[in-house]
Amino acid sequence: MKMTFRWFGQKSDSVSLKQIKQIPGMTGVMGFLDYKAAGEVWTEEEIRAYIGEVRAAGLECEVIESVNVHEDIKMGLPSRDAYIESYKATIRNLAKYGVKVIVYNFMPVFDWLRTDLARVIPEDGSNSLYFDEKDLGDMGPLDIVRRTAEASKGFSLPGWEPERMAELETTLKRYEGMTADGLRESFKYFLEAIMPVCEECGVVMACHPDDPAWPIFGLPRVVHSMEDFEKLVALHPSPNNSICLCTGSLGSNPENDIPAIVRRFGAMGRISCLHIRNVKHLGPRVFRESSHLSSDGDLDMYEIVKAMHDTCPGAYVRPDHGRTIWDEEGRPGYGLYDRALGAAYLNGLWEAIDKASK
Ligand code: DNO
Repeated sequence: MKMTFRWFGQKSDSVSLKQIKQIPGMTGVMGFLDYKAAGEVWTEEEIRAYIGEVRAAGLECEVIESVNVHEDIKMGLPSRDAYIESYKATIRNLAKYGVKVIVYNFMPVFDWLRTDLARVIPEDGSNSLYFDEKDLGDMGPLDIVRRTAEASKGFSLPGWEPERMAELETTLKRYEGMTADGLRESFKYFLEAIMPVCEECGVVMACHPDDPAWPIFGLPRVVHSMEDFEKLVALHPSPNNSICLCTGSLGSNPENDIPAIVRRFGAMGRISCLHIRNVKHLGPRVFRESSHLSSDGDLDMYEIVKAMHDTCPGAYVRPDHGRTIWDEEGRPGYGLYDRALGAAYLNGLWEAIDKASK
């Protein structure tokens, strides 16, 4: 297990590299250039500057997140080829600076989605990200974008880049009639185009699951269950076509058996990284994010880490979203304190599981 931490860059993160470095067991960051619009090439200069800073702090940057796929690629439009060429250029540029894994997703229009970014947890006064499907019905896509932007405390949120959201209405219209199979066809086309480049430069693509784990606003989604992952790995046989196993995204649907999913795709060599966090279900399609501890939520962290230890022990891990605790001022889900607690807890589980296995 290589323990890492998401870092948004000096200008956009409330957490410093020094703080990250001081978390026990931290080997590096999962990096992100939060100002890049989908379809833009990540230039060598930008990558060099970001990774240089990370390395100067004594941390590695072998994983990059959210190299977003342009909507035209997902929609399968003729203009996709130019965007795919840009994507290939970004892969090559990242590889030159030692990046080994790229996390991306194939969700139409929206990345992760919540209906409240700071729902107070009555038991202890902390707050966390929250989702209630019925609020979505009342709000509609444009309202949710406005509300999310307003609640983001001035931080840009990954997947909610303003340029993407600006054209929302038009984009939603263009998706009309798109089916899950159609989306999968576009996905296959994309993978077939980029896999040779990934193989040539030693970069593994890690697809992040849909969050929440079901279609929203009538848009198809194709990465949120065991069956979906079976289809995803079958889209391209290369081991460079892998999964970023996000326990909280998959775990939003209580029917997903996360340890079983880790075992299945870990054993196939198709899990290159994991985002680990816990969720608490409060009703059908209503959940909030809890602390990482198993007993605080509905996921069994011990079984998840054990499955990882048994099948994909070399994967990169990061504690995923945390609650906002101790009056921290930070990006929703991405403060320092609760994620650092999460990392310490995961390291503890790992040590116990590892020693018991010997
Ligand atoms: C949410 C994150 C996602 C993830 C992207 C990858 O907080 O886990 O934004 O990084 O889906 O493309």
